[in-house]
Amino acid sequence: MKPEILVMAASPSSAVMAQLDQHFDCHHVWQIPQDERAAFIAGVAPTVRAVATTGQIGIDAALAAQLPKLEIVAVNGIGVDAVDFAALRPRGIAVTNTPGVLTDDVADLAVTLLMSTARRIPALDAYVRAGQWQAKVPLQPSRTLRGKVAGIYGFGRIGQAVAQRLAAFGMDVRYWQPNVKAGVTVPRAASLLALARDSDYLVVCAPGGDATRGQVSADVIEALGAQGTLVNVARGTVVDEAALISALAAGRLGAAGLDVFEAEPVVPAALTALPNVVLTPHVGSLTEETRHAMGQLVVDNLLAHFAGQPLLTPVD
Ligand code: 8YV
Repeated sequence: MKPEILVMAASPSSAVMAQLDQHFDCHHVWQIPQDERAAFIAGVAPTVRAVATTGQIGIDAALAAQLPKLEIVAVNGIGVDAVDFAALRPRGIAVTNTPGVLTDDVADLAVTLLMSTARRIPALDAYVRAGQWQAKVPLQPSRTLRGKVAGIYGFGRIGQAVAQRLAAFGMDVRYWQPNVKAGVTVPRAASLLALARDSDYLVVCAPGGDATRGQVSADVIEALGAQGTLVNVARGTVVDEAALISALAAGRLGAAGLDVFEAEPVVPAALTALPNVVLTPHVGSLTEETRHAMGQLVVDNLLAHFAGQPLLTPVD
């Protein structure tokens, strides 16, 4: 008999979905209308041995409590802030995620957002489409990246990949995170506040969760300042979104490029109304290749678990 698993979301990779169906008895929650999901899960819960979930959905204590036979949670993402470890650890339930395979695409998006805000790409696109070029509507120059300071908050794989890219654009790169990163040449600021104060661009690459909640506070945003730009490809919870919106609206912060938000998929109207922001819908890892690689890691971790083999990418 194949192990029964709950699949919370579909992968865009049909090969990944085919492997899940081949190796496991899948209960595809994502196929069920929202208002019928609770009943669907309750119906299959007693025999479910694994949950395949995403970085955003994770697994909460209530769902874990419903699954008496749960052995493993495989997260299709690097962020595990939506996983309730306190509910899983005492039961010895394993957790895996997908580090490494999404680093480059997420870093690429961070740089794309930084450049789109710096060079005001959405506004210029609208300008051309609206015929303002022919109408000779005057354009203001934007500012060069060369010599500007990019501060990176969170210097794990993604932060370092962003640093590498921005250095290639002639930017002066620094970072801050609570612990010193061994073996890197990029200087570490004294604090997040100091990093923001000394940066033209602050790029958030820190993990979500309680330790980082609201760390990009009103003070940090003010320190970045009227000429500063905030880029966030990590988690919306790391930034005080209300403070961000009021600073952008009042001109106390120059601009923002955001892929993540506090209460996704809800994006406050006060944010979408602002001209000095570039917004994307949490798509850092959303390329065919990366989503396939992430999904493959989910499959391979589940296969390893049920074969009694070591997990490929366990979360400690
Ligand atoms: C995904 C993410 O959007 O890796 C993460 O933590 O947030 C993203 O890569 C998500 O997990 C979808 O599967």
